[in-house]
Amino acid sequence: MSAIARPLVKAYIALGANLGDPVAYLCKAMDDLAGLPGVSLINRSSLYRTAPLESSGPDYVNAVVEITTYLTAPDLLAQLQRLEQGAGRQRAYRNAPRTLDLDILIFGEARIDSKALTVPHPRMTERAFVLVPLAEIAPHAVTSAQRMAVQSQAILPL
Ligand code: A4P
Ligand code: MG
Repeated sequence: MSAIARPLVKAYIALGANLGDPVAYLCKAMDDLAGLPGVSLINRSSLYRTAPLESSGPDYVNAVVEITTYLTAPDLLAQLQRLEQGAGRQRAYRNAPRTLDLDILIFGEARIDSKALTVPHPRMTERAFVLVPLAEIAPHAVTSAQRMAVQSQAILPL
């Protein structure tokens, strides 16, 4: 049986947490991502402290990482959800405070609109907590108009 060669895809993942020890959760998540079979961690943004947006609880810590992967987008999502569960993520209600949220922002050139997955992430351009760390590691991915549109949202490097 011949192995089917999957393409290597560059992807960007947003990390967020505002319960427990968010810095520890994000650092562990980055290490865990780097250790996933079929995933290479290429770059990580700084960690940022951000005010909850359409959410509640303590300030969030947010970051974005660049990976390359041989996984498909649904397989990558499954691995991210496994890491969220490992961090004790509870899904009480939408936008509830959380120990770890891992969202796929961009997956190569893919446009996906399935029940489980929308890529590019549909709300990424409304959020400084995504655009600022993304622009730090992928300046080409964020326009200055997009940056301007979220400049009133509080975000500080940790
Ligand atoms: N899903 C669809 N597309 C994607 C994607 N591109 N990446 C589905 C990841 N998941 C995706 O997500 C709900 C479902 O979205 C998943 O089952 C998956 O199949 P969830 O993580 O269980 O729930 P959620 O995070 O509460 O909802 P959602 O829609 O992901 O919320 P957001 O948009 O991620 O917003 N404020 C600050 N300062 N920092 C934050 O990190 N995060 C949120 C959550 C709100 N406010 C925040 C922050
Ligand atoms: Mg999410």
